[in-house]
Amino acid sequence: MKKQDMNRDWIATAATLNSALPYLQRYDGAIVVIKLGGHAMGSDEAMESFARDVVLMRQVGVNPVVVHGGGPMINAMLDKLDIRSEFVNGKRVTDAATVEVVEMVLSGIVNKRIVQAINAQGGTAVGLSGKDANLMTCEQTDASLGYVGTPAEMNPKILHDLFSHDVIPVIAPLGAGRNGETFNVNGDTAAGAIASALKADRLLLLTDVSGVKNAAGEVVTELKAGQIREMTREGTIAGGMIPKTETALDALHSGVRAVVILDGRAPNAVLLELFTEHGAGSLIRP
Ligand code: X2W
Repeated sequence: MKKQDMNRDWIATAATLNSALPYLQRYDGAIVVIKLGGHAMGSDEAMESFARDVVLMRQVGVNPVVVHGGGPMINAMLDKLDIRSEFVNGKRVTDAATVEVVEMVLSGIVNKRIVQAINAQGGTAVGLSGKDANLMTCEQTDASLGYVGTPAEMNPKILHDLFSHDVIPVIAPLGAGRNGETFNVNGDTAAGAIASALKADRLLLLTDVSGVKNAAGEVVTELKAGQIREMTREGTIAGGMIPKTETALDALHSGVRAVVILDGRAPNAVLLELFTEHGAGSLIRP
């Protein structure tokens, strides 16, 4: 690179930092819940970049909470163990053998991969599931789904304690039942329940699509809850987007200020959304 071009690069970087000031001020002390779906967890490089974004958020005074999924990783392990698995309305039918695998994979492999990636970037992450400190007590969603749980009682005190010590919580979507059961919770549902319990400023749902699309197939950058309901009635919002928009509507109803559905595979997706005018994905407000 020529010296002159290099200078231009640094000048652009400085200008970017300068223009981020109002956003840094806006999010100082804010609680931002980030759902990282299994499909948005790519290569080690992508994980490193995600972890760096989260550590940067914490560094500038945001309180980030990571809630993760890991559906594809559960599938891979169930395959290895020759356990068959099927989904009904986006939820895995979970018998006693399956829930053991779900807990091993989510609380073990996936949770620790994220914790390790954040700590490698200089953050302090602690991994937990909904079982820890009674964070998320569940009830059975439907007898036909087995050990699939719906969050029934939230106790987010542990998260506030962790914030006050600059710790970044990384949460696997499992919860305890009142009779000693382990419940498998859909990752989006868990993230919504945690964001609601915290009355979070933002819930970011990181997935593998660029946002909510209109009938012409274009991503809509800003929507009101009413528009989501209308687009769902018309069938414009369908399939795998429905659990996400339902989570968004529930979270907004419970006091989360705004929900963003965005592509977690895009580089620095989280920073782009929070700290630039451009934003990313679809921002949904009440
Ligand atoms: C999910 C939990 C993981 C998850 C499952 O067993 O796959 C239920 O379906 P993604 O990567 O976010 O899809 N639980 C009840 O939600 O992972």
